[in-house]
Amino acid sequence: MRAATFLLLVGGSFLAACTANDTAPPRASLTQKAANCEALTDFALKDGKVDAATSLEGGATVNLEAGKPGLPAPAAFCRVQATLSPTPGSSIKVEVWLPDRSGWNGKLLGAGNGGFGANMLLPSLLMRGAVKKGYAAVGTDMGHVSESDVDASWALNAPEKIRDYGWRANHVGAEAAKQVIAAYYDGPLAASYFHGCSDGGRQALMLAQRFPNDYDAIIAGAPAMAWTRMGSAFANNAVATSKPGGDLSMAKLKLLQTASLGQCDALDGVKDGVIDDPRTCRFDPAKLACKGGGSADCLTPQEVATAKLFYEGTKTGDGKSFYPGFAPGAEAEAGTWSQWLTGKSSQHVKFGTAFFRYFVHANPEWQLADFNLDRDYALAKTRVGGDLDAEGTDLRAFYRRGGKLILYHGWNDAGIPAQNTVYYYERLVAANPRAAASSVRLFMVPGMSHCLAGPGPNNFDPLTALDGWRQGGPAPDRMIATKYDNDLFAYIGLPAKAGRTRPLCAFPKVAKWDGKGSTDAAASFVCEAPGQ
Ligand SMILES: [Ca+2]
Repeated sequence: MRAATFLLLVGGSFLAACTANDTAPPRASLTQKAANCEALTDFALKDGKVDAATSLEGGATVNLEAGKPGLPAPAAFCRVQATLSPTPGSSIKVEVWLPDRSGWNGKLLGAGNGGFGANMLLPSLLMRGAVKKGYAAVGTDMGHVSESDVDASWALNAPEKIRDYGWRANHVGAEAAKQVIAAYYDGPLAASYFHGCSDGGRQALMLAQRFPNDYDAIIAGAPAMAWTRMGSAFANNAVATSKPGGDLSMAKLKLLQTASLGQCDALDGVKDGVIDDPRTCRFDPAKLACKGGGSADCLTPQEVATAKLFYEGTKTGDGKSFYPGFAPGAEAEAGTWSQWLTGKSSQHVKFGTAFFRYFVHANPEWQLADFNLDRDYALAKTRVGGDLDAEGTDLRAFYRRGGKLILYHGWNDAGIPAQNTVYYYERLVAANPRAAASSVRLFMVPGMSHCLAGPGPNNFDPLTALDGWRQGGPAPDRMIATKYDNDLFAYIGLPAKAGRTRPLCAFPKVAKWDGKGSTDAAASFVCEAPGQ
């Protein structure tokens, strides 16, 4: 999900307007209480200081980047902007949003960033929803500012910035937020949660693994937790589409989607354009192979090879499985394969190239044509795996303090394969079955693409589910998801029209239609073990 996409879609109708802060009171100590929002300005923090503290009315424009459109404030809040420098070479922009003292629910939500970070836009989308619910919220730029979240030029020979991005920014951001909260509110912090999707999902798991005391409970969506393997698979996919005849046009994606849905849509009992459990679908793109003559409505051998790679996943030079492939059923939908996988400027081309140029080879001239999976993955793992990868399954410290973890992933994610999250969940269960049973839940989202949107109902509220669980309620066994006419608007809290609903079931259960009620209503479905 790219920042530019959001600005393009949501920015046009909101005018930019900065609120200046003219007063600069003397720097307060860490333990002092702030008389009001503005009194937090220049407040000392452990690793830095507050740059600005501004009261905003509900509906006021929140400008995140100079000269770019902002979004309306979801409620009245105190906007605190700070800069942290925990070590030389590190400069992390942090924002803490504090609901009015009378409206605070006593809790904090940390919001993850996405892609390579770059600014506050992506965390701000989750922070909006949290503030609306009464949470204080914190997000960071991951320690660098750049034009977009696919730019990694900032990482060139910058090990401290790579560490900020990899694991440090959210940790010091949480510490700063807790200091600001203590200064602003009278009551204690009752609970702190973190939610991130995509790279934010990796950030969420990094916190659970490396800083288990920062947050009481964590939501990790579509996590990019295996960064070095994922980046290597991205580059490998990009090499496949750059081969002569190896790319897949939109017409060919439509052929694939029509065929895969035709074969598998009804397997879940409801023909609705969504394959609820793609693991039940054994779709072979070779069935569309051209049989001589033209190639307009069939796949050439090169196209079959690329499609097989995308479905089956990346393999090493000796044929071993390296990283999972993508589920069938939404190949031609907006925001899926044509955005992430195909074309000369796909997200996999951009992320794969930028990762190896700036993180791994420290060579801005490096080209995908020079990529070798086995060799370059080994190099990536050695050079940056320790800072970026968050695949560890030892969550004992997090479990011990009552930590709860909700994982979710859209089955039709074309950026990060959903199956990788299933594997990770299964590894967590294998590593510590009893703790995982009481502290981890996975929700697969049929028909959702990367973090949001897609043909299936994809708007749901994991934060409320997590909060109820962490506060002593039963583990969530289902969440209701809604399909909107504009899923992006619904995601960021702008007006959108609600359509059909479905329960999302705690893995391994899946939603089964009762055979009687409307297939557009969640009440007509029950969560059952697959195959029942
Ligand atoms: Ca179906």
